[in-house]
Amino acid sequence: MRLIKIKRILVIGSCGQIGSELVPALREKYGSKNVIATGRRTPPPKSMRESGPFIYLEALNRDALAKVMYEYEINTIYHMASILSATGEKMPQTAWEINMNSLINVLEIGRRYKIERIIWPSSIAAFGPTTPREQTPNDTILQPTTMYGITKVAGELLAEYYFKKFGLDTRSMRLPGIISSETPPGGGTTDYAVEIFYEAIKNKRYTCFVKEDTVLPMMYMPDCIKCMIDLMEADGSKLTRHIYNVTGLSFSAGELATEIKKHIPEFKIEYKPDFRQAIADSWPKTIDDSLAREEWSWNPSYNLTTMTKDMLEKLNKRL
Ligand code: VAH
Repeated sequence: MRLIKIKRILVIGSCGQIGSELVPALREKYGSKNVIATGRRTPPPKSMRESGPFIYLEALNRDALAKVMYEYEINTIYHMASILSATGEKMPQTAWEINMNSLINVLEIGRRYKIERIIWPSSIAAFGPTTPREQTPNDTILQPTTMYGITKVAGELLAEYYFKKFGLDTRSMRLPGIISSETPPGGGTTDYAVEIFYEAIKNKRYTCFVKEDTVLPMMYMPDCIKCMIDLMEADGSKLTRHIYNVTGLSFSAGELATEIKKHIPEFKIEYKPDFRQAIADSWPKTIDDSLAREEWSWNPSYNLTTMTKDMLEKLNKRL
C-alpha cells in the first residue's frame, strides 16, 4: 500500500497579494491544520487567523525559520515574500537583502531538513530590454534593468544550483502581473491593472501611471492559485526544468479601460506615465508558456472579458 504522505505546508508571506488567497486555497485542499501561514508584521485577516495556524516569522532569521520547520514538521514551502519592482527601485539595497537573503535561508533550511519541495515565484521581471518582447521563450536572454528583476534572475540561478548540487526540489514560475480583488498589491509596476478597478468603482475615474498603449502579460488570481498548486503537484519525472514561463492574458492599459467602460460607461481615464513606464517598457508584451502547458498541463481559464466581469462583481460587493 503506497503511503500518501500528508503535506505539511509553510507559506512565507501569507498576507501579501498572492499569499492571502493562496493560504485559503491550500487549506481547502490539504486541510487547515496542515497549512501554516506566516507573516513578518502585517496582521493576518480574521479568516486566516481563525481557520488555521498563523505565526509571525521573519524569513531573514534562519534560526527562526528552522524552528518553525521542526515544530510544524514542514515538508513543503511556498516562499511568497518579496519586494516588488517599483518599491525595489526606491530601495534597491533593501530589495536585494530581503529577496535574496530570505530565499537563501529557505533553500538552506530546505536542504538541511531534506524537505520535499520549495515553490517560489520568479517573474517576467527576470527579462529585460534585450529579451525578445513578443512570445518570449523559456530559454532566452535574462538582462533585467530593475533590482527586483536582478533578484529574480539570481534567485533562479540559486534555486537551480540547489537542485543540481543538493537534489532539492525547487520549482518556480515566472509570474506576470497578477490581478486580484481581495488584497491590494504593494509596490508593483502592474499595480495599475488592479488600482484601475478600485478607482472605476469608487470615483468613476483613474489617472493611469503607464501609457495607453503599454501592453503587459497578466494573470487573474484564480488562475495564479491554480498555477501555484498545479506546479507543486506536478510529477517531477515529467519536468525538464525547474523554472517555467506562464501567462494568462496580455492587454494594453487602453484595452482594459475600454473593457471596464462596458460595465461603467461614465468611467474616465487619463494617462500620466511616471518612473514605472521605463520598467514596463523593459518587460515583454507576450509570453510563450508552451513548455508549462506541455509538461504540467498549465491552462489558464480567464480572458479580459471574464476577468473584468468577475473583478467588478467581487469589488462591488466588497467596496
Ligand atoms: C511587479 N506585480 O509589478 C509585480 C510583477 C511582473 C510584475 O512581478 O513588480
